[in-house]
Amino acid sequence: MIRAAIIISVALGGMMIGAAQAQQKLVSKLDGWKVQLDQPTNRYGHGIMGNVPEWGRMCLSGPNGQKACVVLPQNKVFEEMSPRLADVDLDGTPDVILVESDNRLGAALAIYLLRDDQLFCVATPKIGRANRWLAPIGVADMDGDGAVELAYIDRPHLAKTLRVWRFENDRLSEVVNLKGLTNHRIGQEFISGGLRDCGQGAEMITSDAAWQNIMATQLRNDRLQTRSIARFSKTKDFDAVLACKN
Ligand SMILES: [Ca+2]
Ligand SMILES: [Ca+2]
Repeated sequence: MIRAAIIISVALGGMMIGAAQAQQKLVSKLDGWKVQLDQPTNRYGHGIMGNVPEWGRMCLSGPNGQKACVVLPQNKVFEEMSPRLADVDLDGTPDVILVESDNRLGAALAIYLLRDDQLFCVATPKIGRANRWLAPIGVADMDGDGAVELAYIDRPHLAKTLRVWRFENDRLSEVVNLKGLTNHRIGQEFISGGLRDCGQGAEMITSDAAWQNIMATQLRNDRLQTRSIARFSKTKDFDAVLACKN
Protein backbone atom coordinates (compact mmCIF):
# COMPACT_ATOMS: atom_id res chain seq x y z
CA MET A 1 0.00 0.00 0.00
CA ILE A 2 2.84 2.36 0.73
CA ARG A 3 4.65 2.51 -2.56
CA ALA A 4 6.69 5.65 -2.23
CA ALA A 5 10.36 4.77 -2.17
CA ILE A 6 12.43 6.76 0.23
CA ILE A 7 15.92 7.75 -0.75
CA ILE A 8 18.20 9.54 1.62
CA SER A 9 20.88 11.12 -0.46
CA VAL A 10 23.88 12.43 1.38
CA ALA A 11 26.96 13.61 -0.39
CA LEU A 12 29.81 12.11 1.60
CA GLY A 13 32.79 14.35 1.37
CA GLY A 14 35.27 13.65 4.13
CA MET A 15 36.09 17.10 5.46
CA MET A 16 33.33 18.70 3.44
CA ILE A 17 30.74 18.36 6.17
CA GLY A 18 29.11 21.70 5.44
CA ALA A 19 28.85 20.99 1.74
CA ALA A 20 27.50 17.51 2.41
CA GLN A 21 24.78 18.87 4.63
CA ALA A 22 23.85 21.46 2.04
CA GLN A 23 23.30 18.72 -0.54
CA GLN A 24 21.22 16.55 1.73
CA LYS A 25 17.70 15.82 0.53
CA LEU A 26 14.82 13.41 0.92
CA VAL A 27 12.97 12.06 -2.09
CA SER A 28 9.80 9.97 -2.44
CA LYS A 29 8.31 8.82 -5.76
CA LEU A 30 4.93 7.55 -6.91
CA ASP A 31 3.55 7.00 -10.43
CA GLY A 32 6.07 9.30 -12.11
CA TRP A 33 5.65 12.00 -9.48
CA LYS A 34 8.42 13.04 -7.12
CA VAL A 35 8.49 15.02 -3.91
CA GLN A 36 11.82 16.36 -2.71
CA LEU A 37 12.67 17.98 0.62
CA ASP A 38 15.83 20.04 0.65
CA GLN A 39 17.40 23.20 2.07
CA PRO A 40 18.28 21.31 5.29
CA THR A 41 18.36 23.47 8.39
CA ASN A 42 18.46 23.31 12.15
CA ARG A 43 16.77 26.67 12.68
CA TYR A 44 13.93 25.03 14.63
CA GLY A 45 16.35 22.78 16.48
CA HIS A 46 13.94 20.23 17.89
CA GLY A 47 16.21 17.31 16.93
CA ILE A 48 13.63 14.61 17.55
CA MET A 49 14.57 12.68 14.37
CA GLY A 50 18.17 11.77 15.20
CA ASN A 51 20.52 13.03 12.51
CA VAL A 52 17.77 13.83 10.02
CA PRO A 53 17.70 17.62 9.58
CA GLU A 54 14.69 19.85 9.31
CA TRP A 55 13.89 21.10 5.81
CA GLY A 56 13.22 24.53 4.38
CA ARG A 57 11.85 23.65 0.94
CA MET A 58 9.56 21.11 -0.67
CA CYS A 59 9.20 20.60 -4.42
CA LEU A 60 6.66 18.43 -6.21
CA SER A 61 7.30 17.41 -9.81
CA GLY A 62 5.21 15.37 -12.20
CA PRO A 63 5.67 13.18 -15.30
CA ASN A 64 4.57 15.90 -17.74
CA GLY A 65 6.91 18.60 -16.54
CA GLN A 66 4.75 19.84 -13.71
CA LYS A 67 6.81 21.45 -10.97
CA ALA A 68 6.02 23.63 -7.99
CA CYS A 69 7.92 24.40 -4.79
CA VAL A 70 7.16 25.80 -1.36
CA VAL A 71 9.87 27.68 0.52
CA LEU A 72 8.87 28.00 4.15
CA PRO A 73 9.36 31.24 6.08
CA GLN A 74 12.04 31.30 8.77
CA ASN A 75 9.59 30.44 11.55
CA LYS A 76 8.62 27.13 9.93
CA VAL A 77 10.26 23.88 8.83
CA PHE A 78 9.24 20.55 7.44
CA GLU A 79 9.98 18.21 10.36
CA GLU A 80 9.89 15.09 8.29
CA MET A 81 11.87 11.94 7.47
CA SER A 82 9.69 10.43 4.74
CA PRO A 83 7.38 12.75 2.79
CA ARG A 84 4.39 10.81 1.47
CA LEU A 85 2.67 10.94 -1.92
CA ALA A 86 -0.98 9.87 -2.04
CA ASP A 87 -4.08 11.08 -3.85
CA VAL A 88 -5.97 12.76 -1.04
CA ASP A 89 -8.55 14.70 -3.09
CA LEU A 90 -9.07 11.81 -5.54
CA ASP A 91 -8.39 13.86 -8.66
CA GLY A 92 -6.07 11.19 -10.03
CA THR A 93 -2.75 12.80 -9.17
CA PRO A 94 -0.65 12.39 -6.03
CA ASP A 95 -0.62 15.02 -3.32
CA VAL A 96 2.12 15.59 -0.75
CA ILE A 97 1.52 14.75 2.91
CA LEU A 98 4.11 15.82 5.44
CA VAL A 99 4.75 17.30 8.88
CA GLU A 100 5.16 21.05 9.03
CA SER A 101 6.28 22.70 12.27
CA ASP A 102 6.04 26.26 13.55
CA ASN A 103 8.65 27.54 16.01
CA ARG A 104 5.99 28.69 18.48
CA LEU A 105 3.09 26.31 17.84
CA GLY A 106 4.69 22.98 17.00
CA ALA A 107 3.67 20.46 14.35
CA ALA A 108 0.71 20.05 12.02
CA LEU A 109 0.00 17.50 9.33
CA ALA A 110 -0.02 19.36 6.01
CA ILE A 111 -1.36 18.29 2.62
CA TYR A 112 -0.11 20.11 -0.46
CA LEU A 113 -2.27 19.78 -3.58
CA LEU A 114 -1.16 20.97 -7.00
CA ARG A 115 -3.84 23.26 -8.46
CA ASP A 116 -3.19 25.48 -11.49
CA ASP A 117 0.58 25.05 -11.12
CA GLN A 118 0.47 26.24 -7.49
CA LEU A 119 0.72 24.23 -4.30
CA PHE A 120 -2.39 24.66 -2.19
CA CYS A 121 -2.11 23.70 1.49
CA VAL A 122 -4.72 22.15 3.75
CA ALA A 123 -3.49 21.34 7.26
CA THR A 124 -4.65 20.18 10.64
CA PRO A 125 -4.40 22.68 13.50
CA LYS A 126 -0.94 22.93 15.02
CA ILE A 127 -0.46 21.10 18.32
CA GLY A 128 -0.07 24.46 20.05
CA ARG A 129 3.41 24.50 21.53
CA ALA A 130 6.99 24.46 20.23
CA ASN A 131 8.81 21.12 20.07
CA ARG A 132 5.62 19.10 19.94
CA TRP A 133 5.60 16.71 17.01
CA LEU A 134 3.40 14.17 15.29
CA ALA A 135 4.31 10.99 13.43
CA PRO A 136 2.21 10.00 10.39
CA ILE A 137 0.81 6.48 10.07
CA GLY A 138 -0.70 6.62 6.59
CA VAL A 139 -3.24 7.84 4.09
CA ALA A 140 -6.11 5.76 2.66
CA ASP A 141 -9.87 5.45 2.52
CA MET A 142 -9.76 3.49 5.75
CA ASP A 143 -13.47 2.76 6.10
CA GLY A 144 -14.55 2.50 2.46
CA ASP A 145 -16.85 5.52 2.59
CA GLY A 146 -15.25 7.09 -0.50
CA ALA A 147 -13.33 9.83 1.32
CA VAL A 148 -9.66 9.59 2.24
CA GLU A 149 -8.57 9.50 5.86
CA LEU A 150 -5.17 10.51 7.27
CA ALA A 151 -3.85 9.09 10.51
CA TYR A 152 -0.99 10.03 12.78
CA ILE A 153 0.22 9.74 16.33
CA ASP A 154 -0.08 13.07 18.10
CA ARG A 155 3.00 13.52 20.29
CA PRO A 156 4.37 9.94 20.11
CA HIS A 157 6.52 10.48 23.21
CA LEU A 158 3.96 12.36 25.32
CA ALA A 159 0.25 12.25 24.46
CA LYS A 160 0.59 8.98 22.46
CA THR A 161 -2.76 9.61 20.80
CA LEU A 162 -3.84 8.24 17.42
CA ARG A 163 -5.89 10.77 15.47
CA VAL A 164 -7.84 10.13 12.28
CA TRP A 165 -8.84 13.01 9.99
CA ARG A 166 -11.08 12.86 6.94
CA PHE A 167 -10.49 14.96 3.82
CA GLU A 168 -13.69 16.14 2.12
CA ASN A 169 -14.40 19.20 -0.03
CA ASP A 170 -10.86 20.49 0.48
CA ARG A 171 -11.27 20.45 4.25
CA LEU A 172 -10.01 18.25 7.04
CA SER A 173 -12.17 17.21 9.96
CA GLU A 174 -11.13 15.04 12.88
CA VAL A 175 -13.11 11.81 12.90
CA VAL A 176 -11.95 10.14 16.09
CA ASN A 177 -8.94 9.68 18.35
CA LEU A 178 -7.61 7.05 20.71
CA LYS A 179 -5.00 7.31 23.45
CA GLY A 180 -2.39 4.66 24.27
CA LEU A 181 -0.66 4.15 20.93
CA THR A 182 2.70 5.28 19.58
CA ASN A 183 5.03 4.76 16.61
CA HIS A 184 8.26 6.64 17.33
CA ARG A 185 10.91 6.90 20.02
CA ILE A 186 13.04 10.00 20.51
CA GLY A 187 16.02 10.02 18.15
CA GLN A 188 14.80 7.30 15.81
CA GLU A 189 15.25 8.20 12.15
CA PHE A 190 12.18 6.20 11.14
CA ILE A 191 8.56 5.68 12.10
CA SER A 192 7.51 2.17 13.14
CA GLY A 193 4.49 0.51 11.57
CA GLY A 194 2.21 2.15 9.04
CA LEU A 195 -0.82 0.93 7.12
CA ARG A 196 -1.60 -2.58 5.94
CA ASP A 197 -4.53 -4.23 4.21
CA CYS A 198 -4.61 -7.97 4.65
CA GLY A 199 -8.01 -8.37 3.00
CA GLN A 200 -10.17 -6.96 5.78
CA GLY A 201 -9.72 -3.28 5.08
CA ALA A 202 -7.04 -0.85 6.14
CA GLU A 203 -5.41 -1.38 9.50
CA MET A 204 -3.23 1.18 11.26
CA ILE A 205 -0.18 -0.57 12.69
CA THR A 206 1.51 0.99 15.72
CA SER A 207 2.95 0.04 19.06
CA ASP A 208 1.07 0.31 22.32
CA ALA A 209 2.21 3.15 24.57
CA ALA A 210 4.66 0.94 26.49
CA TRP A 211 6.30 -0.72 23.46
CA GLN A 212 5.12 -4.14 24.61
CA ASN A 213 2.71 -5.05 21.82
CA ILE A 214 2.16 -4.30 18.14
CA MET A 215 -1.37 -3.06 17.68
CA ALA A 216 -3.76 -3.05 14.72
CA THR A 217 -6.43 -0.36 14.74
CA GLN A 218 -9.36 -0.13 12.33
CA LEU A 219 -11.83 2.63 11.59
CA ARG A 220 -15.42 1.38 11.63
CA ASN A 221 -18.48 3.64 11.76
CA ASP A 222 -16.23 6.52 12.78
CA ARG A 223 -14.98 4.61 15.80
CA LEU A 224 -11.63 2.94 16.39
CA GLN A 225 -11.25 -0.73 17.20
CA THR A 226 -7.79 -1.77 18.36
CA ARG A 227 -6.26 -5.12 19.16
CA SER A 228 -2.86 -6.58 19.95
CA ILE A 229 -1.58 -8.77 17.15
CA ALA A 230 2.03 -9.51 18.14
CA ARG A 231 4.51 -8.96 20.92
CA PHE A 232 7.03 -6.23 20.27
CA SER A 233 10.69 -6.87 20.98
CA LYS A 234 12.55 -5.23 18.08
CA THR A 235 11.85 -2.87 15.22
CA LYS A 236 11.96 -5.63 12.61
CA ASP A 237 8.93 -7.24 14.27
CA PHE A 238 6.85 -4.66 12.45
CA ASP A 239 7.94 -6.06 9.07
CA ALA A 240 6.12 -9.37 9.57
CA VAL A 241 3.01 -7.58 10.72
CA LEU A 242 3.03 -5.21 7.73
CA ALA A 243 3.50 -8.27 5.48
CA CYS A 244 0.33 -9.82 6.94
CA LYS A 245 2.20 -12.65 8.68
CA ASN A 246 0.48 -11.99 12.01
CA1 LIG B 1 -4.74 14.59 -5.86
CA1 LIG C 1 -13.08 7.01 4.25
